[in-house]
Amino acid sequence: MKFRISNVVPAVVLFTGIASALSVHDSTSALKRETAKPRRVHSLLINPAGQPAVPSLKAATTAANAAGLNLDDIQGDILIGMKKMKELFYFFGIADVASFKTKLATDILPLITTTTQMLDNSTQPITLLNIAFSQRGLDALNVSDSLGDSDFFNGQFEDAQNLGDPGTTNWVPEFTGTGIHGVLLFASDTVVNINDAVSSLESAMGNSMTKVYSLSGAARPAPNAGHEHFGFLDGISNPPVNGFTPSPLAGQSNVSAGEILVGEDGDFGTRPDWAKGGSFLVFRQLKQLVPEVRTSFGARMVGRWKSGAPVELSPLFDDPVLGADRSRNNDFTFAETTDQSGCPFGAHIRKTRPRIDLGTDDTGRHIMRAGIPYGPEVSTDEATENTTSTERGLAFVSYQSTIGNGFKFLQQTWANSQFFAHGQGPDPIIGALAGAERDITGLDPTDTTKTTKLTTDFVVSRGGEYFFSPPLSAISGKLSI
Ligand code: N7H
Repeated sequence: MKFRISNVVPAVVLFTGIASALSVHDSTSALKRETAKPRRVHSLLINPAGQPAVPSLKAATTAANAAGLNLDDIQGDILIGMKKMKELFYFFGIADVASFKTKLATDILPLITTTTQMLDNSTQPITLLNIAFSQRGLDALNVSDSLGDSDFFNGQFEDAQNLGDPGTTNWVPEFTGTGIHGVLLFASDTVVNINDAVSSLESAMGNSMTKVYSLSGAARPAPNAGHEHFGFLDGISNPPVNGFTPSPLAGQSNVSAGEILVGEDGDFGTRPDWAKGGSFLVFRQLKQLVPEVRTSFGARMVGRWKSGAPVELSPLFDDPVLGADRSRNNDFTFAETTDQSGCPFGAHIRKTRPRIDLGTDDTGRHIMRAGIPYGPEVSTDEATENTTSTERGLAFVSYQSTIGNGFKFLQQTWANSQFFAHGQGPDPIIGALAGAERDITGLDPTDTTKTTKLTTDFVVSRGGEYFFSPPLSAISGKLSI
């Protein structure tokens, strides 16, 4: 039977949901603390200049109705992108299957945030909650249907070599086994809100699940909100999606909903009916060696300046006005220059989305990036010594309808190898050759034929897992019965 939330769940209902989770297991004082909280008045999302805004509820609903998308059934993190203020990734194992299934329906489902709820401050919950399962998690739940994605089926640990990781010795130990059955995503504007939601849920779930590992992320403090740890504005060019984004910005065009969402128009995989509206969630903990990057070629490595201004349009200097201008900062194709005097052929944004280099942007290789930075700002000592002493990086999240067409294709086929059209070396940001030196041309604007030898990987994989973020109807149906 298909579960469908008939209407937007108002904040007060969600709030009651959290409170009731608390009231079952917790003291009256905790309940009072919750009831004392005001309803949300500020968005839990950041909205820095330069990043596209989230569409209005009205516009998204109109687009969704026209395309047949059910935004009440699609989990709220998938189409929103890199806009969370604080986020906790809580990786769990299922300890008692029967009890977990029951509580999945009674205690988790009412708190899951839908896409519709995320589109307006007044309907956003105090803390967003989403859930996704690994193949081991589906196995534990006795779900035997194939989701039609072999990478998901095998898990990320099996894929380390294909992704260019130098083995798994740098991996967080918890990612190297098969003990992670799922991940809970908590997002809010304060850590206190997240901690409250975590303890409520932990008490509600009792011994049915165990915490295996967690990673806490946060948008960087002002004036760097929206910028990742190397300093660059991120989340500028997530793809607009048919059925969600009413009017794409200049230089962007809508991708089929089925590039991101399973079972929707443009997804060519074979999926069970209950998976429709879900998406594969790739999680990677990517450590960044920030103090070690002492290069004036940073913008040429990324293909954008720190403000977000594209190097193709402003090759010689940063142009913050262009970077902040949503109507112009994506309006380029790489045909503006034919050599590497504009954007280097191997720059990160050109490798991961070659635009007109392939003759068309309609490659079917788009991903929705929804990660967040983790770890502290660089300390004075680290800056002085040019050495990382406390880990920081990107809690990378991407959503796609097929991992092998999305994240894995971008990492393995485009970022790690020679650029198919030009042979200028791997991606200087994320390209990985199992730890081997990377030779790249185009980084020096005064001599674009010069080869730069990168002997250090400035982004180090600490591993991760492949998950499936199911539609709410599957959480209430297939997965909990
Ligand atoms: Fe990237 N960076 O700060 O250098 N990325 N990325 N990424 N990335 C982008 O356009 C970065 C990673 C893509 O449509 C920007 O939104 C860092 C992985 C794609 O034009 C910046 C890490 C993969 C795009 C960064 C990292 C991708 C993109 C420009 C790891 C996939 C959009 C801002 C620590 C395998 C391209 C923007 C387009 C953009 C950075 C990881 C993919 C600044 C530091 C693993 C598809």
